Amino acid sequence: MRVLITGAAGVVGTLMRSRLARPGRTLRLLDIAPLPPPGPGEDIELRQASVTDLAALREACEGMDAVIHLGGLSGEAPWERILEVNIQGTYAVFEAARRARVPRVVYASSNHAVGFHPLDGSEIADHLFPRPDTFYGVSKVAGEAIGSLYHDRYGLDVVCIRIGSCFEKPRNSRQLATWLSPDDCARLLEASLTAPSPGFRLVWGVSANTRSRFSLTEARSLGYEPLDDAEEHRAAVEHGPAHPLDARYLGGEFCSPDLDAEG
Ligand code: 15L
Repeated sequence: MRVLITGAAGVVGTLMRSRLARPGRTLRLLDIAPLPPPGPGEDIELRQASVTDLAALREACEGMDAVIHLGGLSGEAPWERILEVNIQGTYAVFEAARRARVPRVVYASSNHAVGFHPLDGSEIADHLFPRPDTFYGVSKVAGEAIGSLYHDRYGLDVVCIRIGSCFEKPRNSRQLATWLSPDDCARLLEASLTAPSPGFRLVWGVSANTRSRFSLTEARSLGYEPLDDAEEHRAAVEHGPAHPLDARYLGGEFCSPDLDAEG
């Protein structure tokens, strides 16, 4: 199996590099930033390019069995930047995959696609209607829509993962609910790469957190079985500062008007 990973130098990409390596699997890593060269025994190819460069992406997609699209801006930014890097960039990734006949794309969406969903203690369903909390969230909704189009129009298998918070460890009390541990992230990506003919899927990407209200029905139907629980890290974050919006909206701090990137 040969897999292209965009945004491979980013937070999630870096955490996934060793976790997605397998005997018999080539990982082709792409990022605009330089990537560490392959270590001994690592079956890794490197590409330095922007996700907005369709020609470079088309070349990078050549011979791949799947693309994991992690690339782009990972938080709020001025509209023009979001449009160029996240929306145009995600179009370019899907279009390059189509042109190179790559059959499957796994897309890193985000909880911020539905960040203004109010929290009332009930289960947070799969397939929540878009309710972005930022321009960044809008770009994630757009990416999901592009994935849906490329499935329906061109037959690509597309798995969109609305990731909670994927870091080495939870960083604040909100993330005790939203954390996706790196190992669980790798499990979910593995399931997304290997589930037979998934079609178009939209799943939550979170761990088996005691405080999570996220439905994992859709993710589990792909074969994902989370093993980690943020609660193990509670002592480190519980007494840290919490944002007042964390209890009110799914997207927490991203719902604050202070994040208006236009100023
Ligand atoms: C995201 O989508 C961001 O990329 C990440 O940096 C975190 O802010 C995460 O969401 C989160 O909600 O914790």
